Amino acid sequence: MHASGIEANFDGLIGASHNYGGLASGNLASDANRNAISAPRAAALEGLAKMRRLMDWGLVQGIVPPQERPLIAPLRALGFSGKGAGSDRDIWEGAFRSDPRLARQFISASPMWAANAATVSASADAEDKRVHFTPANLVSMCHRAVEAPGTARALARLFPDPERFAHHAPLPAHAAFGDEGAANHMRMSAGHGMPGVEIHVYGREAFDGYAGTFPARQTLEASRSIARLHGIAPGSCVFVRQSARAIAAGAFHNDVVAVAHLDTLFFHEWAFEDKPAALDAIRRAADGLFEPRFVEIRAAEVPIGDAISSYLFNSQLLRRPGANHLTLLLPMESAENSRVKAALDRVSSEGGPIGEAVFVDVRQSMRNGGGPACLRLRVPLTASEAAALHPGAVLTPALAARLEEWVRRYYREALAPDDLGDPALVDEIRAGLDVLTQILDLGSDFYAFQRASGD
Ligand code: SUG
Repeated sequence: MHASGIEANFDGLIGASHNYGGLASGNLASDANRNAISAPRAAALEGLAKMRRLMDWGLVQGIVPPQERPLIAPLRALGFSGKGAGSDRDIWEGAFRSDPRLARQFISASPMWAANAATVSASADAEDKRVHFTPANLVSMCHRAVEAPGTARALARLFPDPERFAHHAPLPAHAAFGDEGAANHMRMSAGHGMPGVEIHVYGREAFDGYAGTFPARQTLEASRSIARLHGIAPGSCVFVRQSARAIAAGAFHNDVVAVAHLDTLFFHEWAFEDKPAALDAIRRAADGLFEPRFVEIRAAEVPIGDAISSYLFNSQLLRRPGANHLTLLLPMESAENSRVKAALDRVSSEGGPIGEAVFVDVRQSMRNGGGPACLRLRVPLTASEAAALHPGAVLTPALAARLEEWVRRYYREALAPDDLGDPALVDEIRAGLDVLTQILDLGSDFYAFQRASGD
C-alpha cells in the first residue's frame, strides 16, 4: 500500500441481460448496434479478464454486482398486471408483448458502466475527511434512470463503515439536475490520499436554453450540488464546460474525450469549450499541491471522430505499483486505428508522464459505447479506508475463478432482440443472482426478488 493512498477500481460485473437496445441517443455505438445479437457470456468474461489484469498488476480491484433485470416493480407501477396471479414472469411477458419498446428500457444491463454509478470524492478533499458517494440519477435516459436505487444499495454494501464512507441520496430526478456520475468528474492530486483538485465537467446550464443535436446529460447545477454535498472547499473544485462540438460528435460523457490520474490530464484538444480557461483554472486550484501535467492530443493528429470511434480517451490511466510512468489501458479498437496508434506511440515514447499503452478486449461493451473507463468506478482510498471495504467484493484469484465459473453456468451465449421477451429469462437471471449474493457475501436480501416486499 502506497503511503499516500491508492486508487481502487470497482468494475460493474456485466449482467446476464446484456443486449443491444439502441437506447442511448447521442451514443453513436449504441445507435449503430441497435438490435444486434449480443453475447452476454462473452461480455461478462471480457469484463472479468480486464479486472484480472489490474489485480495481476497488484492494484485493488473491486466488483459492483449487476442489478436485477428485467425490473418488474416499475412495470407494475406503469399498470402492467400480467394474467392470472400476475407473477413476475407474466408481467414481463405481457409487458414485452404489448409494448416491447417500453419493456426494453427495463432489461438493459447498463449498470455495467460503473463510471456512471456515482461521483466519488476522496476523504482528503472533503471537509469531514470521509470518502463521499452520490449515486448518479442518470435522468437523461429512461433505461439508466432506473439504476439509481440499486446503485445506492450496492454502494452502501460495498462501503459499509459510516465513520469512513458517507453516502448521499441521488440528486432530485429532474433534467435540471441531470447527473451522470464519475464519467463527468476527474480528480488530480500528488497522491490518492492527499488533497487534490476535483474537476467537474458539465454539458449545459439547467436554466439556459440548450439546442444541441444530442443531449448534454450533465448540468452545472448538478455538479455544483455534488461538490456542496461532499463538502469540498470551493478552491479545490473546478467546473469546466464540455465543448458543444465534442457532444455533437458523440462525446456523450467527458470520459470519452479526457482522463486524469494523479498529476496528469490526458485530453483531446476539443474536449473543453474554453481550453485555456480550463487549464488555467486547474493550474490555479493545484497551486501549492502539485504541478499539473497536461498531455494533449490535437485534432490535427487525431480528429475528434477517430478519438470517439476508437475510444482513445475512454482508457484507464493507472500507475502500476513500482512503475515510474503511467500506463494507459485502452480498448483494442484504439490499436486498430492507425492515427490513434501513431499518437499513442508518440505519447508513450516522448518521455512524458505516460510511458506505456496496453490494449484490452471489451468489444461486447464497446458496441454499446462502453470502454474500459466506463466499466470502472475509481475510489481513492487511504490505507485504513481500503481495509474497511466489504471484503467479499474485492477480487482475488480465487474469486475471479469462481465468478468465471458462475458466468459460464448462468449466462446465455447469445441474446437476439426477440429472446428478451422470453419469460424464462426472469427466473434464469434471478437464479444466477441468488447464487451471486452468496459468492460476494452480499446477504440474502440484496435484490428486490429476494425481499418479501419485492421492491
Ligand atoms: O449511457 N450505453 C451507455 C454507455 C455508458 C458509457 N459510460 C461512460 N462513458 N462512462 C450510455 O450511453 C447503451 C444501451 C443500449 O443501447 O442497449 C447504453 O446505455
